[in-house]
Amino acid sequence: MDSNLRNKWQKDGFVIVREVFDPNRTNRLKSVCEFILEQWRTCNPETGEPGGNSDATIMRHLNHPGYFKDNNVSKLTDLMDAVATGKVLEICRTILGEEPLFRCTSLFMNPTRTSQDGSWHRDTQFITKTEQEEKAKIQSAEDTGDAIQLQIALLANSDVEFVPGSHLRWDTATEHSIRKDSDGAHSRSNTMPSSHRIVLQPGDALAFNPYGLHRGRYHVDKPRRTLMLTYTKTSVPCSDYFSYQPWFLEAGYLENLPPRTLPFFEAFVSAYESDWNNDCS
Ligand SMILES: O=C(O)CCC(=O)C(=O)O
Ligand SMILES: [Fe+2]
Repeated sequence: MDSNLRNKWQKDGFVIVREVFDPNRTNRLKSVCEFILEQWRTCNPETGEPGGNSDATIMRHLNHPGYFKDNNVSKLTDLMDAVATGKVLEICRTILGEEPLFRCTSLFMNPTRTSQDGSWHRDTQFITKTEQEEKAKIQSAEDTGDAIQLQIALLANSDVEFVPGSHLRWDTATEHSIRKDSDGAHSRSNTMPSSHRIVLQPGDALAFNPYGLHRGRYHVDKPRRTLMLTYTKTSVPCSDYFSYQPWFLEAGYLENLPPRTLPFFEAFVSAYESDWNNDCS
């Protein structure tokens, strides 16, 4: 994979790779995601409760075994094959500069009741306690970052905005006031300087560094089905709700994954297994 991709990732904090999945595979993934989403709305197997109402815009852990009962295991195979497919992992390896480690699957969908512009944020603000700690996290991540959010559009979509280069530095005064002032009261601003809206066709992938400034858009009239695959550097694992997937230890779960992807998921299990056994969800 070309050094252009890596250079662009380091400089801008995001890259777009067109047609990572062909139309057949994209449509198959879309119907798998639809099948999962329908169940999640009624009963999220993680909780036994409905997953979200008509304002919901995201669900996590599509690979939970609770979605694939009654001879539907081939759908799990399709999903996990996408997570660990050679083309996707090669993109991750190129831009991270090391072996990617699985973290989580997510699905973004448009709400069906209330439209909202998303809040500008850096994901570092959710995993640190103080601004000092947040700044240190951004500084220590280097230009490759620690993590990749890889979004695959299953429908054409342009809901994500990113401020190119913002992963390399702290906020300007204007950015900071939009992101954080008055407890985020201005965070849905449509006047973020230098923001760039990313346009994707079905099958295109957007990889972005979640430490940069970014946001989504959640409008009833803008259909969205975007599968998001999250990876970290193998050297920077992150143990939390996203990586907490003890069902990988259930008898048979790994056997239901495509054999060629097994080493990739075995690496995930060995990175987090001890946390799951200590039940630190
Ligand atoms: O795609 C979106 O709507 C927002 C994504 C986001 O903020 C994230 O995944 O960290
Ligand atoms: Fe985010």
